[in-house]
Amino acid sequence: MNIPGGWRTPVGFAANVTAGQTVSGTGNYTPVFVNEPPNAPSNPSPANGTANLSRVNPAFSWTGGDPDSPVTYAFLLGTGPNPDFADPNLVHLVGFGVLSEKSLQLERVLSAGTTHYWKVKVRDEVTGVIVDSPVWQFTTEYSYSDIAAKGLSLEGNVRPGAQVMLSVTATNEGSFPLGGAYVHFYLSRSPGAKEMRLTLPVGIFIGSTQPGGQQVVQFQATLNGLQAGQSFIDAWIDPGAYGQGVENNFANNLQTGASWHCP
Ligand SMILES: [Ca+2]
Ligand SMILES: [Ca+2]
Repeated sequence: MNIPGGWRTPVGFAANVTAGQTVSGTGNYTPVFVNEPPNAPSNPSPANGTANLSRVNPAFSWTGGDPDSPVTYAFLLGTGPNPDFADPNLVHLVGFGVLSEKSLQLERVLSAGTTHYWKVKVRDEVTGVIVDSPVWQFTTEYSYSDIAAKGLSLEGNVRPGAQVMLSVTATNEGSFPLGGAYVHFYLSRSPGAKEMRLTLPVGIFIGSTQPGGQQVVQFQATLNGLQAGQSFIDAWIDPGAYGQGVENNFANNLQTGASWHCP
């Protein structure tokens, strides 16, 4: 028998009562502290169903807590509808024991145009009782960078051993910043063949390019080892690791210039 107010009957105390009788008994009644479970996390931000959430460094918050105990939270974000510790679709996981704030700022870029599901678990650090939030969802903005090679030009005479000045403009025609890229120039016997790389070994690094931004890249090349007929110039902008999940149109990263006479 439990008595409201936090009082609990002594162990082993029992009385058999028949109708019409009155029984009295005594026992040592002691106040028993009953630890309440945590509050289920609620009031998510971003609100459930948010669309076009920025891909960059999303911030999350919620309410929760516990009436009588310290708590920590686990944070689970994924692309599957039931984020949990063993979910293979998890994108970001914070386990119990480190997060006692009711907010979390991620420092990462989420996939574009993707529905994400997230939940928070709260753990009573006294009793170990865990309470889950509902699963909430949001969709990220459909936003990519699109670096394009334009304005390819060459100054000088294309012949073995000559020095020529190459130039190309890298323009971000997309809606998302590109953190960096490498520009390569080639001479080839057919347009776009990328046969003889002039920018060895790693290319010309360009830094971050904002949407609408452009950078002119110039490179003085010495045409050692030039083969007869290698008279087409190619410029290729390779985002490399910077482009993963960020650049999604590579067709315009290559520009092929007109043929230069090569004796
Ligand atoms: Ca508690
Ligand atoms: Ca592109």
